[in-house]
Amino acid sequence: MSKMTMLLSRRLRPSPFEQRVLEHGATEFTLYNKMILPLIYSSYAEQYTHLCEHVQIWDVACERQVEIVGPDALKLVELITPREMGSCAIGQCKYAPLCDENGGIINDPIALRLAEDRFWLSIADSDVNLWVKGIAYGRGFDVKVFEPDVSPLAIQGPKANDLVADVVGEHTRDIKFFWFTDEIIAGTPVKLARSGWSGQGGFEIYLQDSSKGNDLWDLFWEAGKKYNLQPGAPNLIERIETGLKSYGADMTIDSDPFEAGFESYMDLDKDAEYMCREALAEIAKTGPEKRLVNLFIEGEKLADLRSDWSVLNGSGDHIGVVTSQAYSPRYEANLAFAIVDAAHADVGNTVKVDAEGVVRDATIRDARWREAAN
Ligand code: THG
Repeated sequence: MSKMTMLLSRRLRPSPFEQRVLEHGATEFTLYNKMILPLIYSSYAEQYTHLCEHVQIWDVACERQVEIVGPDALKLVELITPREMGSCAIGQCKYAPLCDENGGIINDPIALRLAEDRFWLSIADSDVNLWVKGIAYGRGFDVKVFEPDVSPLAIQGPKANDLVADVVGEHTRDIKFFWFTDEIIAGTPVKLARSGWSGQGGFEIYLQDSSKGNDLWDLFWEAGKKYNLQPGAPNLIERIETGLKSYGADMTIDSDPFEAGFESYMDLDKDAEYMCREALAEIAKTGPEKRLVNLFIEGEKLADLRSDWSVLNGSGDHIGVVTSQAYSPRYEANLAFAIVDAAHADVGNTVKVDAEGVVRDATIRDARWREAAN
């Protein structure tokens, strides 16, 4: 089968780390916020094993920032998310789903508070800048909304603490999860956050000058040799094991935050005005019609997921779709996320998955994938 390739043009804005990524031999890419996200250097399986044992450097410049700054910044951020943001301290991050007036999920960014009146939304793959600019204009808010020259570089894996301590200083060991500090690294000012799209621990460095991409990469590359640093990327296998949901695949504007399981990232009783208040209150009364669940699929490794796979009940009725899927070496099973009718979504339920003609037994599991006893 022939592979797709893509021609790069000026519309596909370059990452400041692109040159190093290509020199290291990245072979497969996806499109994310109209930028190239490099995914594969060897294979998902090899990168998974390495990520769980060592430390990786990831070009995640495509996680763009939407900056909101000005006297009405907090009011605007509150308006677009059901999460309470007033208590977010300067130097703190909060995972804050954005919802429209129907409760539909617009995006699931990490919000960073840079000052009383200044936030970054570190966005997943949808057009948040235009959405927020439109709301600011329509409401006559006194704010500026724009995409600054900021590009995250992630350092992920169990050896990330040692590597970052070597490069930036021992004080970085004390940075708490979802907090950040201001640092000068490779001679350029950055935000250094303990965060990242894996369960293996690590940091994200928000580079604020795209001309310094090579310098920043090279500094970590040299210091990382003793830790077996490799280039990597958000890893399909690891992120499913860890339970990280991907906007566009596992949830879309047709999902609401109850369906997505975002209860702990909502403060429905917050004082501030927010546009999805009525819609979410309505959904809360009955519960969502569908739920995003963990599916443990028995048997050998399945093919990669491209089009929807059906989830069926015991009678063969269609009750949902698989949204992400990978074979997990750790659990020796195919793990998946699926959106299924709420009536069939309880943990322990057995279902079937039709993987383009290959039908397998599957069980709905909780976030641990296996019972605690195992
Ligand atoms: N880092 C940065 N920006 C991002 C992502 C990132 N933007 C796009 C996308 N990823 C946003 N989505 C998520 C989803 C989950 C998490 C981070 C970003 C995450 N969740 C933790 C968890 O589920 O264990 C905990 C969140 C919490 O409890 O507050 O880290 O990766 N810069």
